Amino acid sequence: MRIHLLVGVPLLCVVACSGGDSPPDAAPAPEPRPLQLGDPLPGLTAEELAAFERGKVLFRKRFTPSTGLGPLFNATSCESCHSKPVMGGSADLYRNFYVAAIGEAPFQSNLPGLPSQVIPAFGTMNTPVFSLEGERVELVQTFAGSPVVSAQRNSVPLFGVGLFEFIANAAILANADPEDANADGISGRHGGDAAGLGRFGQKSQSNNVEFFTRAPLKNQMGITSNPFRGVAGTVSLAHGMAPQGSGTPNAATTDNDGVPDPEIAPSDLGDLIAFTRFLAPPQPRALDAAGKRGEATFAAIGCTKCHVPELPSSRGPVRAFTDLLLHDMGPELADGINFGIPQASPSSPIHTGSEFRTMPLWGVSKFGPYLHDGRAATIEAAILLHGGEAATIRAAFTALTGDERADLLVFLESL
Ligand code: HEC
Ligand code: HEC
Ligand SMILES: [Ca+2]
Ligand SMILES: [Ca+2]
Ligand SMILES: [Ca+2]
Repeated sequence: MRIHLLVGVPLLCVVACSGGDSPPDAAPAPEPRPLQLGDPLPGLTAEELAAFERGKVLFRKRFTPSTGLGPLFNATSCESCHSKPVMGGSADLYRNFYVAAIGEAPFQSNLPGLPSQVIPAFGTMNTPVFSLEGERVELVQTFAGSPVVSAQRNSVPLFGVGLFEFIANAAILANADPEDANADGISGRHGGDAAGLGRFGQKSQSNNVEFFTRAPLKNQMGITSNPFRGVAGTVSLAHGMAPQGSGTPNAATTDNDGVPDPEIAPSDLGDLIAFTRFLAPPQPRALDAAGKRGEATFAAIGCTKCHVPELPSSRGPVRAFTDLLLHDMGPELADGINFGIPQASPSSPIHTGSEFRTMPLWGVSKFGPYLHDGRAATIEAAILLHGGEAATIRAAFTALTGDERADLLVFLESL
């Protein structure tokens, strides 16, 4: 059964009905309510808005074993890990999960019995590489003489990320400098999968929202799906693409839990995709004098070399403060896990073991803890942990006066 929420309709009427046919002495139309976290993008068609509202219901749907949950899983709903401060957001450390692989990047393989590097913490299965201790997975350190490399992931917010699909490849590539041709110490190369140039995931390992819906369905919840093509689709999936953990995009995912596959109806999958795709970005606050000084410092010391303030898109400028590119963040942040297909480059490794996508900074003050595994409790701690290509810029940050640092933080907190 479909539940049609009509939340968006009064808003549409404000936009559509406040136009020119009111008499000149009528009370002015009320100011449109400023966008809140969790709102849909303005300007959606009625069809898109309806899909978004249905998707919102599915995003918080709790799957159970009888509706397909498992056999292995980390959580029972998308909202479990995307709820802070409101649905669609990030999560605290207790929702962290492990990613792991056998061997050193790039010659890594998934742990036997698992569809991807994502390690489900709960379930009903024992394999040679992990055993269920109580309900919690215990990872082994080595497998068949090879090391098992593991790292944690902390959730990321989804507000505005759907806009990344509307940024042209050329706009992303304009900032790439895989061989550091301009010798500023910053490379930047794109990630990707067989469907195309990467935009999503902490290693830019995915090209589109469809994939980053079907993969968590399978890897985090054990929910099987068939590929979705059609309504509101902006990215066509290449034949034979092999998404992390989901077989190929043109193939169904399946499991053996006794619940008929697919465990989510195709129309529901489309609606779930629409929810992520159409979540509006966080809205910045107006800058005061301190914020304006902080903005200037942010550019002057080189933060903008990676946290590029704005990328153009077919839905207007996307002010996410990321280049969507991969950067080597040094040995301390490196996790040794290879995700996706990085841009070929003679001097870079052919894997992403020490690279991460520049984290977007819009709304950053609301989405701690920070960095890929949430190891930084504060924005300032996150900055101080930047290494590798960002080491000289971190040094410039530590050389700032106390006032300059405070201004920079005011700026970041306004985003
Ligand atoms: C167990 C926690 C967990 C669950 C459950 C979960 N996610 Fe996520 N999500 C994450 C983490 C962690 C990341 C970052 C992963 C990465 O970068 O590789 C992420 C990233 C994403 C992204 C990419 C965002 C970006 O900026 O690139 C999307 C889209 C997404 N999730 C959607 C979903 C949907 C839809 C569901 C439900 C089907 C879901 N997630 C369930 C933890 C979770
Ligand atoms: C070489 C590119 C690069 C430069 C320069 C850089 N950053 Fe980053 N930044 C990154 C990457 C990549 C991450 C994600 C690292 C991770 O997840 O482990 C990140 C993460 C962050 C985060 C954490 C965001 C979150 O939600 O977890 C903050 C805050 C941040 N950067 C601020 C800054 C500031 C301020 C500067 C300038 C002093 C700066 N960065 C310079 C690449 C860069
Ligand atoms: Ca299942
Ligand atoms: Ca460069
Ligand atoms: Ca099944």
